[in-house]
Amino acid sequence: MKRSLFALFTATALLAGSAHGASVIGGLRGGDLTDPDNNGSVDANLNYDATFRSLNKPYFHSEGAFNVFDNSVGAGDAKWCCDLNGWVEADFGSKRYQLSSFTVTSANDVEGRDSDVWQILGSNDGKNYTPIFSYNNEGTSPWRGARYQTIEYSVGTDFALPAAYSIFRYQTFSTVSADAHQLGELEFFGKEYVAPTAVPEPGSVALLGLGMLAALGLRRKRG
Ligand SMILES: [Ca+2]
Ligand SMILES: [Ca+2]
Ligand SMILES: [Ca+2]
Ligand SMILES: [Ca+2]
Repeated sequence: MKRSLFALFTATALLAGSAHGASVIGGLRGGDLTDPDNNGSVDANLNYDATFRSLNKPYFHSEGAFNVFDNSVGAGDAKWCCDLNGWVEADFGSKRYQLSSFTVTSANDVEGRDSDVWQILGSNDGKNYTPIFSYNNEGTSPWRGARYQTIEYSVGTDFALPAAYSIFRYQTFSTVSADAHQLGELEFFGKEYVAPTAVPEPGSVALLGLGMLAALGLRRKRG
């Protein structure tokens, strides 16, 4: 009796933790890299810190792809729907970031419209893309039946520390069952990558010193 109860608890714990270590959080984190001050317009491309692109429907209203960046969760103007497959990306221009975490939030319709095969990719030229995180679970979305649910994936737990990229793309390859794909929101978090500045080598510092002494000597001679 006790043993079967223990087995039940173990099975429940395994089921609860089966989302690849990803964490269900209470809602959008907000202040992500695309809009650190959270003042982006919900229905227009205004006050965002990135350039957005998508395969189709490049706008912030009418189920357009950019609705995944509009800081709002809901139906219609707050979600991206209903391309079959596609991608949407944020381009930070000259700034590069090392992704530390990202969130994905389900939309309003049935789970059949959620993606069950998708990736987060990074790029520095808009041509070559490297997968940072891959979700591949045919027939099951990350949220299962839960609507308007935010799941966070973190570096070290869900994906390895990636290189620094200026472009981050979400790409979907398959839906759970419907011939239309939906996604509510997407948030990217990370640290800006600053290339290490060149420190002069001891040898060149000594040379610089000699050069300054020589210049001083020259000035004295002239004076
Ligand atoms: Ca919108
Ligand atoms: Ca802003
Ligand atoms: Ca946001
Ligand atoms: Ca949204």
